Amino acid sequence: MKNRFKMVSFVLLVLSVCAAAGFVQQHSDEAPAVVSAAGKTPLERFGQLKVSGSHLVNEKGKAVQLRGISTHGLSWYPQYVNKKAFETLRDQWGIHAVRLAMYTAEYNGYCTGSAQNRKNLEALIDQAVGFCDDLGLYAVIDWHILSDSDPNTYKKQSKAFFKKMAQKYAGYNNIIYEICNEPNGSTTWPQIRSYADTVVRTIRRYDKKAVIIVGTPAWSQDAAAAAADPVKGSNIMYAFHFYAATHTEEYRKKLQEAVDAGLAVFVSEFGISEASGNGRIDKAQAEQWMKLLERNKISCIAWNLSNKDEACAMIDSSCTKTYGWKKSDLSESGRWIYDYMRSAAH
Ligand code: IDC
Repeated sequence: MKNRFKMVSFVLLVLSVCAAAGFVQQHSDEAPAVVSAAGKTPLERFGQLKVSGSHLVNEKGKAVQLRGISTHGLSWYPQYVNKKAFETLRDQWGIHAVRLAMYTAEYNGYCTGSAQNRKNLEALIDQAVGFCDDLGLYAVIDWHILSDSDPNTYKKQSKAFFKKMAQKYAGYNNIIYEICNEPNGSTTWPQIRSYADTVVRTIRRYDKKAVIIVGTPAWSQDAAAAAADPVKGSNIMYAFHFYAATHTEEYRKKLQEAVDAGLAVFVSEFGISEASGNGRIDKAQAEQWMKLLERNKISCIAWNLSNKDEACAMIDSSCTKTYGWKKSDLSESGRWIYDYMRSAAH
């Protein structure tokens, strides 16, 4: 009897050690959540954002540095618009905002695709905004111009789109509008400014408060041009984008000069690869950039949440999970961004 008892205890001990080992192995890659410590969602902490001088500020007027992740094109990778994905980003990565990149021209773009495609994109944005609202995250609605270099190309469509968005989301306090991702080619600031005047007026007819980000010339890198002649109105910011393996000190100087000139800058897109979205990854340059952003409390959003086989995609191309990624599911740039976001989380 005694021996049998000993035997059973021994077997139970062995079983529990094995189970514990399995558990540890299964979960060792899973870091603790960063948000639950503070107990509040980003939206509960910051409230309705505003712009004061050159800063993005919270409801009480205190400067905030928002950090976020951008989707890839919504038509390209709609599967990452799901609540669990956004929750993973909020709780495991510690981010405050999701940028919803809706291309206007490329790949089933809003302005080049069918009417059904436009409906699908609007429905996806609506879902995404709902998830962000439920999770207390900010949603950046990005009119992602790129090959259509001048935002005036689809100005009519843009006005109709932002009218719809502003009507729908006027009662929300977590929306940020980005009205032209990256004007480029020969597009000048006066052309962008004239487009912005119109679209800002359209949004303000319905939504008096949401922060609006305006793109700047040369792939949103010539913020100085905007500083010299800003768009009229309040709660307006200007985009500055960089890719750390291509854009270095010279561009950091440009950004600092724009901030010193009093411009409210938002880095609504950055990557740590080359500007092509591929090629090298430069972590040393990325660190320099982050120091500059932190020193000036400039908000930033990393490109992009997908498993596309390209250096700037944050999920490893072999990983098909659409949420709940572990660090080992991420690409090299994804792991860097994840570590940065977690360490900077507040
Ligand atoms: C890239 C995507 C790539 C896609 C391409 C379309 O990463 O998969 O095929 O767009 O032209 C930007 C743009 C952004 C680019 C990104 C990388 O805002 O749309 O995404 N980039 O090239 N500006 C600088 C770099």
